[in-house]
Amino acid sequence: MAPALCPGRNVSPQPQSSEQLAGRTEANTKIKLTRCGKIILSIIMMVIATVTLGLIVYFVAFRNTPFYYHISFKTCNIDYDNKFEKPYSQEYMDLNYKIVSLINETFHESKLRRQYVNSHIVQASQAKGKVVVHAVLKFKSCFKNNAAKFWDRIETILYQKLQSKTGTLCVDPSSFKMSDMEMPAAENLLNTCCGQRTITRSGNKIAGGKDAEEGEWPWQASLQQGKVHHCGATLISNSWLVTAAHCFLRSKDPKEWNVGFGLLLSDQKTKRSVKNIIIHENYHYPAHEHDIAVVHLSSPVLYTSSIRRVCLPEATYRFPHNSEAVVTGWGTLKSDGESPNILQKGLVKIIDNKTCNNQEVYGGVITPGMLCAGYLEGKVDACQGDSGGPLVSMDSKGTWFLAGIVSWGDECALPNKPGVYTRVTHYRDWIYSKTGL
Ligand code: 4AZ
Repeated sequence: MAPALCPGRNVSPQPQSSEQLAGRTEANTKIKLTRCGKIILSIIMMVIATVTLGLIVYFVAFRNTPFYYHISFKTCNIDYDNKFEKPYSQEYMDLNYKIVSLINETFHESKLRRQYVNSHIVQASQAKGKVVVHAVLKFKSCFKNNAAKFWDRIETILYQKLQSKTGTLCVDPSSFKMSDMEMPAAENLLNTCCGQRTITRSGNKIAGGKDAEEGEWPWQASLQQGKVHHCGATLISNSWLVTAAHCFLRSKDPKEWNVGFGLLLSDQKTKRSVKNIIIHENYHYPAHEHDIAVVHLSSPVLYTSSIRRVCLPEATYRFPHNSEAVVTGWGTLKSDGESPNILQKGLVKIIDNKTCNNQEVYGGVITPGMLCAGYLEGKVDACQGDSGGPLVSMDSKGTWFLAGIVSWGDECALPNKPGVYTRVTHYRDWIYSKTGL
């Protein structure tokens, strides 16, 4: 007992008889004890609450601190070939798969399995005819105050692995190097792959659509005349976008245009001015044919988990009839309706040109450079302000490809009047001829 902490000690007692005093003293002591216990209990509870709060703050603030490292090492059994200079060559992809699997396996089997996030090959250079691999590794940890210790643990784990079992891959451990990387440069490299996204939400949700989420459609851009959203556009590299030619009917002057990235039109933190606009030479308004243009940004964007590029399909690829695709944009929610601030997504189905050319649908005006998507019963469709934006389709490996560019349609979501898109495969070679992509 700690009487000094007990309440009532400073309250003046009323005078009493000696028996009363004898009987009461015991009772008083009990009351004092109970009160004292309560105080002690509240103090213990306060200490526990403070410690818990401190731990929560510590974990929220520091647990998820990302750390990025650049590593490189020389292989001893992979001969250098200039195919490794092309990040999408089969040779480069195979190498990436081999190395990333090795790094994943290394850390998943280690004490850092919960801190390891991912890795990506960023370059393959050469030394004495053999491939030198350069990779970026990402970790999340609460080691903020002890980054040096964290570094040592990663370096030791990797070095030990490279010295021992590396499967079919032969590595020269003495060539191993490791250095720190800053977040923007590292995230730019980790997010360079086309058609990937961090978040994987399904579902329908433009006219008849739903609100999108941050990072869900990272290739979507807003093409703005001055600061006002006018059309959608799709990121196909860090400095090129593809959009519709008819978006530039009012002005073809690059100085009048800006491009914004981000879920909310009112809060687009990444913006770029436009260096050049290339409109298809055979586009002649009011005809809808060849409704395609490419836009060159004044400076490249850095890729992040919310800004990424879509993959372009090969010219020979056919998106199957009735397969699912998603159209996204900040266009009106119905014909002549209101425009949303948050990006909208709409799940639609690809409709073959023969069906789309039926008398009751578009009666023969759909050309091979166009692609229809939506529903013959109406429901979900692109609308005013979605023009120029993407219609994307996911392949069996989870990679998203650009199937169409929002082009035209008879109003929005009307029965027998699906959305009409510029068919990207038809213009694949034109895109390459203008951008080199
Ligand atoms: C437009 O005016 C527009 N329902 C875009 C798409 C469609 C209709 C109009 C397709 O930008």
